[in-house]
Amino acid sequence: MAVKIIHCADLHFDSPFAGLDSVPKAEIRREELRRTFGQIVELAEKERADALFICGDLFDGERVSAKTLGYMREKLSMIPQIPVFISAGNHDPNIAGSYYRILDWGENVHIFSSQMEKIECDGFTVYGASFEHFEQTESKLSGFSVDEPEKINLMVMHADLDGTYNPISRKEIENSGLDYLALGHVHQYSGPLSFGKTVAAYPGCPEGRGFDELGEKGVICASIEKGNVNLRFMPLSRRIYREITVDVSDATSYETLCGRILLAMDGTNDDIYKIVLTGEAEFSIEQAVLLENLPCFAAKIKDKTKAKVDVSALKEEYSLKGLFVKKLSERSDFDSPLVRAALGFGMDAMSKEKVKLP
Ligand SMILES: [Mn+2]
Repeated sequence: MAVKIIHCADLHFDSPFAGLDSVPKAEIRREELRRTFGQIVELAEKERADALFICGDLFDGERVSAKTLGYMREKLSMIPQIPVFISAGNHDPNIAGSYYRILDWGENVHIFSSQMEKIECDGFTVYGASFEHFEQTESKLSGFSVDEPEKINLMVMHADLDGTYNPISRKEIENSGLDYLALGHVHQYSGPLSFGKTVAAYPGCPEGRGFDELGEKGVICASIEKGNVNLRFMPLSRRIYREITVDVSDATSYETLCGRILLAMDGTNDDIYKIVLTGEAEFSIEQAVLLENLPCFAAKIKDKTKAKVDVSALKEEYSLKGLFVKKLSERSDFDSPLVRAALGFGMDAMSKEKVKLP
């Protein structure tokens, strides 16, 4: 009989979502994150999971709203038959005064202490240990190996493979004798990582929170037998952060530019976009015009364009720009990167009234 686990990590309740363009939208995202947690609990029930693993950074920081805590506890109480194992991470260490210590989490929830613990369940064993500091520079897996290798042995942990926060090593995983090591910390789904007979995985965060967390997000549904671990990635995120690049060169109107942006938008109306503008701009682009009425939840523009410089036409022009270009073009080092950069900055200053230094 395979053991079935729903494995999530890095919820980061109540993240500020500061990158969004309005305060109400940030609160919408915080509510969506709560609902996604609700969905994870419902998934555990629907899949008839043997346990739900939450591998750290459940909280983003020391302040979490009462509505989030209340919602979370209410949801967890709806699955009294499913044991829930929580291992605290570097954002939410299990320290005096933390929510892990002051809340009543219910009968079915076990929060690991900083020392390695072993819990016997029906047909499998769960090990785990929590962060007890915001920094954890020694590996909690150091010297660890399971007591009963013939059993199905699982572990719940927030850890940084070859990294700095609870820096576990490949060798330690290989020597652990674990069948499945459920990890948290990396915000991108890792796929199954094999180390000897042990399979480890990071599910990533179930909701993106910024443009450093692009793409589809979700949780892992793991099915574990002795010698056979099968992972299914279950997408759950309500919105996807996307980044697109749009070349503005030769576009002489906002209509053309908006058309190019619409064409590049490859997601749904629910998504959140970063639009990177590149190329040579024919005119000074006001971002608000491009952002107006875009079919998405939120968007922001990163303008990496340069003002277009038509040297041969400009140096004949009787204007400040013309004089500037003429003067520069008379230099023997006109084609050097330095003078070309000066030309770009000068043109930006005169046409876009602002200069972006690289
Ligand atoms: Mn995290």
